[in-house]
Amino acid sequence: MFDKILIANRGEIALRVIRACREMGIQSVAVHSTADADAMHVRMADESICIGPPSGAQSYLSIPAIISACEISGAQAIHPGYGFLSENANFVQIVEDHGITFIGPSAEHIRQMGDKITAKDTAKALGIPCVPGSDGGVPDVETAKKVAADMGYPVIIKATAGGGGRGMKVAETAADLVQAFQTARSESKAAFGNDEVYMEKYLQKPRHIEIQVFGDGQGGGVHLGERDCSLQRRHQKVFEEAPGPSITAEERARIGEICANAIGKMGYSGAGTVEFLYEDGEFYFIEMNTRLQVEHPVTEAIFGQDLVREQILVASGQKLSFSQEDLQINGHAIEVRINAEKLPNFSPCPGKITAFHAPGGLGVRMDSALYDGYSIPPYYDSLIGKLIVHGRDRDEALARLSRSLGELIVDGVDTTVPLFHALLQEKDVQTGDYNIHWLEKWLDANL
Ligand code: MV4
Repeated sequence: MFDKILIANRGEIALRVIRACREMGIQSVAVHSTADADAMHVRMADESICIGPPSGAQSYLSIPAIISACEISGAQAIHPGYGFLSENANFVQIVEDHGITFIGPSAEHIRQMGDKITAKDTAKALGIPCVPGSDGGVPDVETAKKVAADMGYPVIIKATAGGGGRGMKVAETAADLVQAFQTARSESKAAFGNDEVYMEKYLQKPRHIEIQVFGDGQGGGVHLGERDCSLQRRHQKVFEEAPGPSITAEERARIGEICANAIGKMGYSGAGTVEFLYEDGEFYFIEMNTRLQVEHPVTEAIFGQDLVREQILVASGQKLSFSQEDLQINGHAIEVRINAEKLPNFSPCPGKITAFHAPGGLGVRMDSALYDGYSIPPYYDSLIGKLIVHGRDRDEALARLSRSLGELIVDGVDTTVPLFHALLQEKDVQTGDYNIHWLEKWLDANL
């Protein structure tokens, strides 16, 4: 086992990793920008190193600065958290070339899933059900017309180098196709420096269901069920829950086993998430994320497992501490993302926290790097906390969410808390009857 780990991240996820390290008797090294000298992750870690000026590009994204910090501190491994360098195959390669362990999958697996056509080909070959679509890239409008005519409208055009919704265009009918195709291409080129696109049948009202998987890197794989993350605004999740309100035990076992087997066959190591669209009882693979996700705590809550601890165990060459048979779902969990943003436009709202009180009590977990008197810097993501509630069933989790949101105090900046109070009054939220378009429609009508 490692005796020292460097955390190449900030905010609540850096704290999350430091906590796992401490419970495992591992020393933690925080890195920080000059803007984060007073940040909680710097205070909580055993050591800290300043790696550059405020901008992410010159600090948390600077590969030389992070490798240097690792060598200076003598850390044997790097945990990347989420975002920043967590899915950068080039970074992973450099880390390994320096004799440092990357806590996550191999550069090769990250690369394979980063290219969305390769990811889909891999998924298909491993028996994972995919959205019907083009066979690989679509080089020109003529080909696009043929593909669309064959599968029928509506269709969606996606960037091969994309993911997370960027460079995506829908064509409702043949009349929209040329425009949609050209726009998808030029947006892909601008965003990713790569204009290759592919096409799929457009699903009109799916849910976003993602399966949490873990590979042991030795051919073994397990799944930890699904999360329903359908409530999103502009491809940013705001409310996530596990288990999915629409997913039966039979469906979970079936898709879970398919994903766990696939992960094993790939020789995948560590945490991963297989993303699906789910409509009319069918799962359709769209992408795979090769990192620990923001919403992992809802899975931790219902399975009673520490996913960061497992990542560290697997990265150090140990076995997973659980087998599939050990994993049983207990109750229901919901996470809401608390952002320093001003409604109704969700405009970022950095500034000084004049009062902070985290909720507590049975079934309540607040992951946040805030403290009284902290100044939220304007340079990074607006996520300032995640409130995760766990109950014996969904209704209990909802009641606990309402109760704990009422206890939370964040003064000095605007936050997304009022949104959650309002959402909890909605019948569709109360019953779990929503899809990927529900929140945007609700926001249009209510904010
Ligand atoms: C789709 C789709 C409908 N049909 N693919 C958006 C982000 C990226 N991960 C995939 N996305 C979508 N792919 C097909 N074939 C609709 C979306 C989509 C979406 C997916 C998940 C959560 C929210 C979404 C919001 C709009 C569109």
